[in-house]
This record gives sequence, C-alpha cells and structure tokens, in this order.
Amino acid sequence: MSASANKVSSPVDLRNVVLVGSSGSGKTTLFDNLLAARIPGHRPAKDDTERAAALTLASVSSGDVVINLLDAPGHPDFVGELRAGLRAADAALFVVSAADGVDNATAALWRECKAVKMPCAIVVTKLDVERGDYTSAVEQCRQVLGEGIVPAYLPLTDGGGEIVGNMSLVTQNVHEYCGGQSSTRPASQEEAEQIAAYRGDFLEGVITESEDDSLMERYLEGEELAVDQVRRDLLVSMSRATLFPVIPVQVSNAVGTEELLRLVENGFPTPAEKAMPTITTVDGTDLVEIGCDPDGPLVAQVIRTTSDPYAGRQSMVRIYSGTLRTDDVVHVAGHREVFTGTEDAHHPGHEEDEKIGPLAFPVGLELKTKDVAISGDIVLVAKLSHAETSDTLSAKDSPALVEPWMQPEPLLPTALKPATRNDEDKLAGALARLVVEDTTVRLERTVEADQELLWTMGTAHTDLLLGRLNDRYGVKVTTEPVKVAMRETFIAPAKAHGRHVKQSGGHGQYAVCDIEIAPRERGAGFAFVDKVVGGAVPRQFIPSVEKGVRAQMERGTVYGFPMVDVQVTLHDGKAHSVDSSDMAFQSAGAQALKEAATEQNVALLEPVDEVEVRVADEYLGAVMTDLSNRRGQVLGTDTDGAGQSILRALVPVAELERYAVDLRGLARGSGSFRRSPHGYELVPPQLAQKLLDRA
Ligand SMILES: Nc1nc2c(ncn2[C@@H]2O[C@H](COP(=O)(O)OP(=O)(O)OP(=O)(O)O)[C@@H](O)[C@H]2O)c(=O)[nH]1
Ligand SMILES: [Mg+2]
Repeated sequence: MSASANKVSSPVDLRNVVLVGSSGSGKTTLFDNLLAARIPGHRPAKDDTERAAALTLASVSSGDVVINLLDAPGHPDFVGELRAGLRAADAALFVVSAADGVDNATAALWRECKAVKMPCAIVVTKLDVERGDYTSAVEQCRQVLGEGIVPAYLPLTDGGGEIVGNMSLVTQNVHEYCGGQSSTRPASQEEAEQIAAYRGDFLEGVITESEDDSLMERYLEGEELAVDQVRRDLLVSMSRATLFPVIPVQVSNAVGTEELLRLVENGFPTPAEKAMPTITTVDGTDLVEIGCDPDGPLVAQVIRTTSDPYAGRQSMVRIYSGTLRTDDVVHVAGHREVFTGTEDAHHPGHEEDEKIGPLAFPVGLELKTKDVAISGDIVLVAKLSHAETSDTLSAKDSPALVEPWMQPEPLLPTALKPATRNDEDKLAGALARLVVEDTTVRLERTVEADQELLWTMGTAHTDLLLGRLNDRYGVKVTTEPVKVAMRETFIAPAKAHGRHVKQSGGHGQYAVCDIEIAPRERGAGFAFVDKVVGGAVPRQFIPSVEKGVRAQMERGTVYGFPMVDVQVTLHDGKAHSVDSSDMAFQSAGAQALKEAATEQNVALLEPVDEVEVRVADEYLGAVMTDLSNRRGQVLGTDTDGAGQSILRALVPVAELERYAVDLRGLARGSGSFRRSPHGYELVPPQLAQKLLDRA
C-alpha cells in the first residue's frame, strides 16, 4: 500500500516525531515548513490561544514513510501537553533558537526529554537574526545541555552571509537551495576543509555512541567509511539517546527541510524500535509483554482529548500494539490509582466497552478519514465518550492498562466565583469536563472558606481554562483572592468557670464546670484530662463536658477559627440530681472555653507547607532571599551535582499563593517546586490583621 494515502502496512514505515523547544524558538514555523515541503498548497493554521497551547498533530508522507509530526507548545504552563507528546512520539526534534540562545527554559525542556530517554536531533533556527551564529549555538548547547551533541550539518552561506544551504558531515555533500528547491553537489575545496574540521568529531561521536568497535578500528586506521555504515551507526546512537546530531535550518527559504525530512526517514527510530511504556493487566498485577505488532492484541492510549461544541469530542490515540478499526468495540480502562497508589477524585478508576468512531488523520489543516490504523500509528478518533486522556484502549478479550505518563503538579490556585446564579448551576459540570480532558488541572472545594479553587500550571493556563469555560460552556466567572484556613490556639494557661443554669419553671437545666486550659506543642492536638474528685461532676457527664469543649473548639473563640493544640483539664464542677443533663454539661463545657479565651491568651495560627525548590545553582541565593521575605524558614540545601540546587523550607501558605508564577520569574524559568502540608505556626502579631482580612 502506498504511504501517500497514510495507509501504512508496517510500523517500520512510520515515524512519530515531536517538536520540542522553548516558546518562540520556531517550532510551529518549522512544523509548517516541513508540511509545506510535502503537502502542496499547505497553509499554516490560525495561531490562536488554543493552537498555541495544544499538542498539534499532522501527518505527512515523505519518501517511503509516513511521518506523524507533533508540534508541542514551548510555554512552561503547557508542559503537560509536551509530556503527552513525548509519550506519543518515538523521537524529537529539539529546536534551539540561535538568536535567543540556550536559556533555562530550554534546559528544563531538555531535562524533560532526558527523563524519558527521548532520541533527539537538535535543530538550530533563527540563524538569520542578528547574533544568530551556528557554531556558538552548538557550543552553548554542549555547555548547557551536556554531552553527545555533535553537528551533523553545517550551514552554507553566500557572499552576503545569507544561509543558502547546508553541508552534510555524513555524505560530505553540499545541499544548495534556490526557490525552495534543493540541489546536491560535491563540496568545493574550501567547503571540504570546513567539513573536515567538524567531521572527525562527528564520526567519533557516532562510532563511540553506537559502540561499533570494528568501525572504530577501521576509522582509526584512516579508512574511508561507507556513508550507509555511518547512517546506520547514527541511527543506533541516536536511538539510544546518547548522541544528538545538530542541523541548521533557515525557514524563510526552507533551507534544511529536505535534509531534516530525510534524517527523520532514514535516521530516526521506528515505533518498533522504541521501548514500550509499562503495560499491565487491568488490575495492575501482571506485566503484559507487548510488541509493536499490527497482528497482536490491541493496546493503545488516549494522548489528548478535545471537545468542540460543534464537532464533538476528538481523541488523539497512540497505538502500541494491534490494529484499531472503525466500528470495533474495544475495552476502555483508566486506573491511575494502580500506578500512583492513591485514588484520584478527578480521574476515578473506570472500565467500559466502547465502539470506535471514525478514524482520521490531519494532513495539514485537512482531516482525512481512514478505517484502519496499525500499531505505531497516531490517529484521531471521533466521538469516544468514555475514554479520557491517558486511558487505555485494548482488546475486549485481553484488557490491558498502559501506565499514564508523569503528570506535572498544578501549583497555582485561583478562586473562582460564578458571575450569576445561572453560571453557578453550569460551573460544576463544565469544570468537571475541563479536568478530565486536561490532566494538569486540579479542582479543590475548600471546606472552611467554601471556595472553588482551580489549580493550574500558571497564569497562561488559567486564562486558557477560563476562556474555555466561557467559549465552550458559556460559563462566566470572576476570580477572588484565595482564602487561607487559619486556626487559633491558647498561648498562655487560663482558667474558666462554665455555668449553664436555667431553673425557672418546668424541667430545669443545671451544669457547672471548672476547667484549666494549657497550651500544647504545635501539632500535638487536643487533650482532655479528667481530674474531678469526689463526684463533683458525675461520671456520666464528664464526656459531655469534653464534647461541649470540642464543639466550641470547632467553632473557635476570639477569631472564629477552629482551635487546636490545647489541653483542657476538668477539675471541678457542680451537678443537680434532677436538672443536670448531658446537654447542660455540653453547654457548660463550651461556655467555659469561650469565657477563658481573650485576645491576650489566644493567638492565630496559619498553615505552613514544606516546600522543596529545585533551581539552577546560580539562582539559589535569590531564591533563599525571596523565601525569607516570604517568612520562610530554610531547612537545608543540597545539590544534584549537575547544576541544580535543591532547597527545603517551611513557608506559610499565605505566602505561596503566587509562588508558581514568582519563582519562574525569579529563577528565569529554571525553578520548579513541590509543596506538602507541614502544620500550623503562630502568626506574628503584626501580621495578624492582614491575614485576618484574607481569611
Ligand atoms: N527571523 C526568523 N524568525 C523566525 C524563525 N523561526 C521562527 N521565526 C519567528 O519567530 C516567531 C516564533 O515562532 P514560532 O514558530 O511560533 O515559535 P514556537 O516555537 O512555535 O513557539 P511556541 O508555540 O510559543 O512554543 C514567529 O514570529 C516566527 O515567524 C527563523 O528561523 N528566523
Ligand atoms: Mg508554536
């Protein structure tokens, strides 16, 4: 079958390639350049906020293969889309702008690729911009990104410094571009010298990383190596993600697109060569051995989901094994808890059978339908209603589970307030939909403050989601400051006399209790001590006093926040043989606590989180200063020995609301952090009012 109709009969004829690089490095421009080189009349898609935030798929036939190109957003808010793209693809084109250099954001993206051992070729863009220089871009890549980076092509410039082609270190030929067409010719004397200056490094890298000992011997003896042999070793070393060939491109005149497409065709791993993700039985107990075989049992995964009010739902699906056919009934399973160990309220475990709707693949802007997609392919499936992002589709008779990719933790909270009653009614349903689609969003309904918090990756992500709420679901919301769940506690011992006496007419109520209150250590909780002697408070009413005290602690005293960390000792009281009751002693206990509390002996507590910040070494000082301005208390620092510092600190939650945004600015994109609840700490008196206003 011909690849041009995207009817591929073997996984070896497929290449799945994701474009990775920092925002503005030129990925989308290159994506369109590569498509335009093979799709006559290709026009770029409208670049709106949805397009810029989404992993976008396009299929293109090139030579004997079909390339599924994925354009991933570079903005750190959308790293979830990038991770989905890294899961779907078998190799990456890592785009670096020569004009902007290798910054922290680029280094962070490189770590993303490294974390999943992604085979990468590095594409250098923006060589036409002032300061854009190939050699220094390569040098920077080596310094910042690490070992194994070697140019495979050099740019060819004309007399005016314009890039008009490239020189291949593989073939030692020159590719010259004219009007978007490239022609190949042997290198001139001068060009050959330039090639020779870089070729040694390139060949040594390729041969070393491919561990081709016999070739190394022949190379060291000065033998001229066959181009095919070099290509084969390049593929091996690139597939191992230990060697990263570099290639320059010039989008304005399409320089490099042909070589890049050929490199993908001949030098990039096929789906059959890529290691499988972890696949288990549906209950996660046994590993399932799966190969990339179109005749094997179906195992596929939903990479991303979009819903459109008109077109309905569309799922991007990567097939690992077997063949997916329109109208097939498949098993859908999602069980994150199997891999994380905890139930995820937003993505509850589920299993259903579902019929596969029409399959499609985008050729540029145009969607083309097909009936069959084989292992190794990426397709769009219309109208799946049960399968959510990261769920597994598998054969009904041998259901399986593919481990979801690592999700980043959303750390920026926004409190949402529906604009009208009508919006309030629609909000919950709309949010639930957004959350199952986008696995980097979390919802939290706070109990005390009764706020709806939307946790996202950053402000651009929040804006995107609020835009979707409005555009897709017609729900309007405003935002408000996030409230902090405060506590109160006794900071000095106190005594109180609680009296609940009502004896006018009928059945009376009589209870008197004397308590002593003592502060306890942070986190020690509540303790109730019974020191009643001589039956001053009858046995059966002692738990009543405790119950009353606890109820008042829940309601709070001076500030109205739940009280924690106190010891209450009941040492005396009075009862009446007829009028005393459980209720009366509960009231007396509650009242005693309330009466003991004054502004002098009760203080506010605020929640504190333990925070772990990872940041490039050079920003450690700035991060520490900033944390101390946030009233943070550094617990310790460490280094990973690879340029990253790790810092642990206790920081008040009130100071962390915007930390996701601020850290990124402070550490120029090099920072990330995690947080977990630590406990409560006393609020400095001078800050109490400010915090009360926010609670
Ligand atoms: N001069 C010049 N401009 C370029 C080149 N490549 C891209 N650009 C421009 O740089 C800008 C950003 O390019 P995009 O392709 O949108 O960048 P991106 O990597 O997709 O960015 P994100 O989608 O935000 O991650 C656009 O205005 C492009 O026209 C290049 O090689 N030379
Ligand atoms: Mg883009």
